[in-house]
Amino acid sequence: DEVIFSGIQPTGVPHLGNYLGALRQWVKLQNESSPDTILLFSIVDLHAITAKQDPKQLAIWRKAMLASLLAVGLDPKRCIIFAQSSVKQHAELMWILSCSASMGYLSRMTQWKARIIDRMMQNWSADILQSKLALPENASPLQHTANKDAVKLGLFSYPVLQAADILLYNTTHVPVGEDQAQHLEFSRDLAIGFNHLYASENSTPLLVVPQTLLSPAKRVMSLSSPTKKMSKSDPSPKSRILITDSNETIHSKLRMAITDSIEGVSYDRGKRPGVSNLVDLIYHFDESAAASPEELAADMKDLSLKALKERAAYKINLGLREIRSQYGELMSGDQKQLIERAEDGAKRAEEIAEATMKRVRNAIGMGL
Ligand code: AQP
Repeated sequence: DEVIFSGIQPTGVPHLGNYLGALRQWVKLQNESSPDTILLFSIVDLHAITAKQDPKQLAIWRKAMLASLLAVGLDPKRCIIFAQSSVKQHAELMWILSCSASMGYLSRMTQWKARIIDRMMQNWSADILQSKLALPENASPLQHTANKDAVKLGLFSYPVLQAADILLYNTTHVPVGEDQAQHLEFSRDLAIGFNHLYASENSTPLLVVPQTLLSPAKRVMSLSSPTKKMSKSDPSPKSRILITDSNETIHSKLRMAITDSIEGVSYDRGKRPGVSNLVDLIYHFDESAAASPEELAADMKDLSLKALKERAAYKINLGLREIRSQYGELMSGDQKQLIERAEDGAKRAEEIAEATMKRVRNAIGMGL
């Protein structure tokens, strides 16, 4: 049977990038997969603490993320929605896998490098930024002594935790964007290596080797610097639209969105990143309107940029209205219900995780 697993960090309320790049895709998978498919969606809070987190804020965001996942249309009757930290087996399998994960392999992964540098810039800005600038393009961020002190072990090894997340559930398919494909390859290699080391010949496979389910690229860019991706942890709130933003907020953030001084609308992500990002957003919220963002841009070529922003705000608000109201109800309604949902998800996830861990413990000589 198919098992689909994916996760999102509780580092803020999801924005349009998270929604179009991941959450909307998850809902689609839920609605289109066969009833035998097991779907797991995790709020990966252990990953969130690889960046500095305020504990009170993290507690709020964990809850907000659960409400968001339900509000976008994930159905707890159909999928298992749970917080990573409430299933202890993630940390256990991570340790075991880290004993066979190569440091060299880890440091060569490009997405990992980008995240390390990203996190460093959030946590230790000025001096570390300096050391990043002194770093040759293709060097490992760890070559610099200052970075070695700044990069914490958890951040260094997060792809191993990601592998544990996936492998615990006998996952067959992981929906990811192109940028995460390398990490999935790492998880596959860890699973193959582990099976090779420990699986006895006639037993069922110890760890299932997952496949990538490449999501169509939908990179939503920041509204305030459109060559960067929209991100939860960007210090500027007006750089992103949250799935819970009010109609007024959506309009005002779009009015302030950075575009360019070229007249009219055209689509060119390289030359007109701001305008193209807005065209993409309109297209993704109204895919029936045109066959492609290019075609949509051609249809709107005579619009002023002010009118383009107005149209984007209108379409986005229309697409988020229902989600926003669901979210509001969940966050202001009976909190017992949210807690029960979280506990129920964790229980169901743990059952699968524990069965995997029994196999793993037995295989490595730590069974009862
Ligand atoms: N701008 C984006 N466009 C398209 N997809 C995006 N995703 C994130 N930003 C965009 C997708 O959202 C999913 C969940 O991401 P995550 O929370 O695990 O971490 P992230 O990718 O690092 O997202 P953020 O919002 O930038 O969070 P922070 O600031 O905490 O790092 C992933 O599937 C991701 O591809």
